[in-house]
Amino acid sequence: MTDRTRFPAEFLWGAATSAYQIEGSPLADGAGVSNWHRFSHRPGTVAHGDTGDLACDHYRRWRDDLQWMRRLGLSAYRFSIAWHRLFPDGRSGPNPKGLDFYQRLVDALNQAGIEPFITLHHWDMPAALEDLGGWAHRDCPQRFADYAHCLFRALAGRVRLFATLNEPWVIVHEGYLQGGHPPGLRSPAKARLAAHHLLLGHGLAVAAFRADGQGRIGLVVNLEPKHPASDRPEDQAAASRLDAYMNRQFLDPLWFGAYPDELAEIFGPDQVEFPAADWRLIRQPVDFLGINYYSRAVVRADPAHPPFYAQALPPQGECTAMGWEVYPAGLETCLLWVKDRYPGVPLYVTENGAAFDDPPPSAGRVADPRRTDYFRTHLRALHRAMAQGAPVQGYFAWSLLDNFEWTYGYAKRFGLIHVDFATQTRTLKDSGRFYQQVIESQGAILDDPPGGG
Ligand code: IFM
Repeated sequence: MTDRTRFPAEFLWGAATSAYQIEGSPLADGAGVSNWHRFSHRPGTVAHGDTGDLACDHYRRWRDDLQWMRRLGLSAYRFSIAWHRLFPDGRSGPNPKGLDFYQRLVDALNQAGIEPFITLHHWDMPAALEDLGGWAHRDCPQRFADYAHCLFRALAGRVRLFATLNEPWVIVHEGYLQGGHPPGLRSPAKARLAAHHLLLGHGLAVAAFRADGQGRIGLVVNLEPKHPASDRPEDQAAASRLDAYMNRQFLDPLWFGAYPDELAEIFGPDQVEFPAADWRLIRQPVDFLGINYYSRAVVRADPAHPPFYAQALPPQGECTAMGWEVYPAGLETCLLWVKDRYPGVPLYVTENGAAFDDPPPSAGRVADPRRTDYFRTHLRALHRAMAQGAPVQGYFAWSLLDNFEWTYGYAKRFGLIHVDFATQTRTLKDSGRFYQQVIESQGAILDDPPGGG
């Protein structure tokens, strides 16, 4: 690769979404109740009482949304399957109408020359499985693998890229340790079990895929450099605990068949031993890794914050509407770190993007220069990482559409396309136009000075 910013011709240019965040119609066509449907309907869980009942109404408007993908020039679209549409009670399925929705979407994407990239579990699951204990229960991995297996068979030959889990760290941290997401637990012991069972579910799904699937399968994790706030050994150790917990907890097991040592320090007696047979499943090779990148953390030791005894400092630089520091160099760092520590597989940047308080559409435009800058600087960082050998084969902007940002509801907008949630009108943002030009020029526009794009 040269100094100029050019991406290979076969590079996938995508945008990403997830089922609960965009689909709406959560109970349509025989779908079961999902954990997120139930959780968001509980007062006090989501800002402004928002729910995913309508979201972007994508379940009914998916054909229009596909036209937007074409307009953007996307060569790939990453989306997730709502597990509860296929297995309403988590056990019996598949529900033909649920499956049909995704088969039609996949066929239409293929016809449009847009590669479907499917995530099997992007946080929403049948509520009935959560009632059993969710990921903290030992049966959950097998239920997940059964659902995955059914999908592999139904979509064989039509989908080339499958990710088992999206951001297992968030599922564990928010759902089982901090209580902010369903099932709303605050239990270090359950958090450890959930993490292990998520990995086991991943391993069982990979085994099913090897038996009956076609294409490539991988895992999607969210990574964040953890920089110590000072040279003090306490701060260094604190940063390394958080690094182990967030960045290595789900990747070391796949490559090395073990959890990072720091987890025992953090979880003490809750860090239990697991059977050797689990490790054989977890350690199976994957065909790619998906990396979601948003920001970094500067960490200092803090005796008042068990079990990590660490705290992230308030960010100093420019922040997004989520309060996350804009730190493009961290994307380069993460990709090079993964290339060195977990070698041998292609990588995708499966999510990257920013929420900002955009002005409302005016004369068919949304002026969002900060998001354009975010994409420009992060895509340049991605290109630098590739120039240093990071084997990245595609990039997925988060997100195609403004959508339901979990406990923040509709207040945080990440889309390339603005959604007026009252009328469901879509408007391409300036950043969407910029991304369109990035794709069209295979990156050349990234060499232009800011303001030109
Ligand atoms: O919206 C989420 C997505 O579901 C998972 N990754 C981070 C995004 C922004 O918070």
